[in-house]
Amino acid sequence: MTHDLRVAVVGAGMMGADHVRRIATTIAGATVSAVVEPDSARRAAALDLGTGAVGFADLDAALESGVVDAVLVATPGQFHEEALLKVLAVGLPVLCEKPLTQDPRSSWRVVEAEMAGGRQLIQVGFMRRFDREYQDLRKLVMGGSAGELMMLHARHRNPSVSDGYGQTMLITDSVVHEFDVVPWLAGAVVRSVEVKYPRRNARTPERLREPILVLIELDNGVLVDVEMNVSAGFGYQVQTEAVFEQGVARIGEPGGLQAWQHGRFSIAEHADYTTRFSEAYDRQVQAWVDAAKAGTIAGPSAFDGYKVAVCCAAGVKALETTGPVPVELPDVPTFYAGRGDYPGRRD
Ligand code: ISE
Repeated sequence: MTHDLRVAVVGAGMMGADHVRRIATTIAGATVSAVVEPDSARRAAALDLGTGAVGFADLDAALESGVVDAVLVATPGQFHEEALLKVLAVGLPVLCEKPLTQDPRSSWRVVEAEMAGGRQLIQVGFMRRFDREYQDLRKLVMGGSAGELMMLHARHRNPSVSDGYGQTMLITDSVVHEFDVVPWLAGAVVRSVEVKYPRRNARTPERLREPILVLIELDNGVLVDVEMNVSAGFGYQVQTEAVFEQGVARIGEPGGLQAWQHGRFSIAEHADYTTRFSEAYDRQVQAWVDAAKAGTIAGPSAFDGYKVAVCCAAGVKALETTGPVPVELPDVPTFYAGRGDYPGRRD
């Protein structure tokens, strides 16, 4: 393809609007040609970002318009399956914000539809894989210079959550990221998930029981603990400490300006994920655009999205279960075999 990739952004909420702005200002070789959003005020606000895009109230009209080469789905997760099936039916490349869909059955339907079309068209927006520090940590794991990886201690802290955030979203909206990135980091697959509850935070909204401690066991013996804490108050933190046989590595420590003032030392912390992962989002969308133009994908596949959906289902069960909940994954379909992104374990 010699011209810019003409992208339809579907959903103009927080992430959709962020991607419209990103494609318009930061991404090379792509333009936003369509904004699909049923809410007219949101649609108008996204169109106002100055992209020259056409507004549509529904995806069918956008796909029939002839102005779309690729689709970025940024609607809430419950609408992903329908959108993905429509885009697959017309054979366009698609970047789908996480999760692929909200449960294993619908994710599998999407995988089957992609396989039936004979081409990998779906990339799932697990942006942590595009964060430089995560990539460096993965290189350290795969390179083996610190010996074998034994444990990961992950901290996933949000200052607060909106009123619509319910208990299962601790897993399906938040820990969902660890279910993608941890196997990718460790070159392994998830074997079981367990949830434990520490003392409750008085700041936690009535309807939630958190923080939670999630224990993820991988099939290579690596054990991962994730502190999932959505009432942390002070800021947004996503950190990991990796414990190797011959050393320790950390990512996600606060960076940037260090200030000494009034007898104190301070470093600013992020307020939310749009700044913490802003470079990762940029790199993810650029890689997707370049790959789409070359007729391929450059990140987590639909099958990766399906595996995460299976882990989330186990995680949701673990919220109400004492002890580990097993995770059972099918063999990798031939269609996806060898196309995975796990050196040392090509699934
Ligand atoms: C949100 O939807 C995200 O995807 C963020 O990365 C995560 O940190 C947050 O917990 C989710 O609610």
